[in-house]
Amino acid sequence: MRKPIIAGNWKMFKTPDQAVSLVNELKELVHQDQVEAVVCPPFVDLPGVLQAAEKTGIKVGAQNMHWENEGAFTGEISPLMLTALGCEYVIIGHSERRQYFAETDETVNLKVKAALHHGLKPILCVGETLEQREAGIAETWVEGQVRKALADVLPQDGEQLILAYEPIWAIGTGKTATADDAGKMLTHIRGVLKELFGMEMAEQIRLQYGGSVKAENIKELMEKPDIDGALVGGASLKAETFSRILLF
Ligand code: G2H
Repeated sequence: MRKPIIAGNWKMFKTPDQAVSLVNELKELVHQDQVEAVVCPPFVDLPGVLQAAEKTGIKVGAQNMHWENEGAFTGEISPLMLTALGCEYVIIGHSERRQYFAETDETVNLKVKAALHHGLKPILCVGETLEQREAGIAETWVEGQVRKALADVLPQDGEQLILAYEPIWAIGTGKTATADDAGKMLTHIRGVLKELFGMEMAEQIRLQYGGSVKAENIKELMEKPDIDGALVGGASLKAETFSRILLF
C-alpha cells in the first residue's frame, strides 16, 4: 500500500516569520498520520520551518537545488546545504523553473540524480502545455520528460522518488484537469516506470497530481487508483485550506 503524500509548494510566498506561523497553525489543525504532509517553503524559510515542524510529523522540502555539492554558482543552493539543514524532500523540475529559469530535461536529470545520491527525496514534476494537449501529444510529451529525467537512475532508488504530474494549463489558473484525465496520465506514467524500474518498484512509487488542487476536488482525484497525492500551490498558503486538503 502506498501512503498518500500531499505537499504544499509555497513558491515565492511567505517571509520567515509568516512561514513559521503557517506551520504552527497547520500543526494545530492536522493530527493524523494517514497522509504524509510536506511543506516546501522558500530557501530562507527552511531553518525556521524545520524547527517549527520538528516532532509534528510535517515533513519539509526545498523547491529547487543545484546538482553540484559546491562551486562558483552565484545564487544557487546545493544538496549538501539542504541535507545539512535536515530537509527530506526537494521539488525538481517544476514547470515554472523550466519556463522562467531555463531548466532542461538534462539539468532536471542531473538534479534528480544528485538528490538521490544525497538521500534527498525528489518530487519530480512533469506536465504538458495546453497546445500539446490539444495537439494530442500530451502522453508522448510527458513520457519523454519522465524518461529523460530518470535516465541512469537505478531501479533501487525508485522508492525514494515522488513524481508529480502537473499539466501547465492547470497551474494557478483555477482549471483543474478532470480526475479522469489526471488519473489516466498517471496510469500511463506508472506504465513507463514499470518499464524503467520493474513492476514491483513501480507499484511502490508515489504519484501526485498538481494544478489548482483544492479541498473541493482532492477527494475525487485521490479516488483514482494511480493518484497517491497532490502537489498544492495556492491552496497550501493558508492553514485552513491546506488542512482541509490534507484531511480529505
Ligand atoms: C502547480 C501547483 C503547485 P497551484 O504549480 O505546484 O500550484 O495549486 O497553485 O496550481
